Amino acid sequence: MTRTPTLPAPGDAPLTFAPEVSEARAEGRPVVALESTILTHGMPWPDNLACAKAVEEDVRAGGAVPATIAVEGGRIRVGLPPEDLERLARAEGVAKLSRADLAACLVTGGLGATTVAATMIAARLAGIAVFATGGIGGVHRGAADSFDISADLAELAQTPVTVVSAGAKAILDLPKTFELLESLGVPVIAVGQEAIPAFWSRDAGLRAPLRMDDPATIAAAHRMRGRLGLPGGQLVLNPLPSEAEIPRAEMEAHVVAAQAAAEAAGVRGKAVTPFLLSHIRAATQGRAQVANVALVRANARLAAAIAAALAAGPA
Ligand code: PSU
Ligand code: MN
Repeated sequence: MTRTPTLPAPGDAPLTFAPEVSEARAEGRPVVALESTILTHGMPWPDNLACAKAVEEDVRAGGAVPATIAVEGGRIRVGLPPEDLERLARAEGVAKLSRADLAACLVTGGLGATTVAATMIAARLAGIAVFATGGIGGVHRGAADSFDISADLAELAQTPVTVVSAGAKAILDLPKTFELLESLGVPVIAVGQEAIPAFWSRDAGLRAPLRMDDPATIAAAHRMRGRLGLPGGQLVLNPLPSEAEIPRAEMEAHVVAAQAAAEAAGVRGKAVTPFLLSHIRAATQGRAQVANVALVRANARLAAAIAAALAAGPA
């Protein structure tokens, strides 16, 4: 009887590792995956490069090796040397890759940035258990009509990577997003507080189903899910630092205005999230951007601590 393979044979996936990432893997040292859509579609040049560099430094300061993921020349790149990171940050018209587009971009040899969903797939293939991002995608406002629900949610339900975020982006319908995560059986874990954070703000007005304040506990829960044979990852919610927070009431007005502008302009599909983020960045005179950088950096530091706890093995 043949079994359908759920994991590709070693060496079969088109992965190209940066030297420092392959060394860390070979020695069992902690590695943190980082996405690239936040660079190409989430922030403007040159803030995007400054953010990417700072985030990589935060991972290193936490004792782990950063592996920024992107697709180029028919390969999934796992770790980008500085010149490649800069080229990606400057590039125009880069494809935004989710689960549906990853294979197509690889076979056509195009340049692609990975979303949360595609980065999770790549991280799993590369043997990287922990991934830091800003905010995940989720259920869009008006989804009852548009059916716009990010593929990030389904990915969390099936790919065993622990994703460190500041919540789902507050442009979304947060109650519906967290309801759907519950239906999908994704552990949603708040760190340091009971409340679910709302990306630019620390409190979405919703209570998190789980709370773990210690990176070692989050690492142990990741390991335990593997022992139980459960597919899917964990979503860690790390509220951004207080000094960078923009109050939820203030952000809500910007989100409503951005949403109306997107509808008036007929924006659809993959373009929705980048449109809303860019509208809000302008409406807040860049304060949303400052908060976005602060939250990704905080997530990188926490992810490094979780990866270090995983690498250290069971207590
Ligand atoms: N976090 C940010 N900015 C971003 C994103 C995350 O701070 O731009 C990206 C991630 O790559 C996420 C994507 O997967 O937005 C969600 O896009 P969509 O809603 O189209 O699935
Ligand atoms: Mn969408």
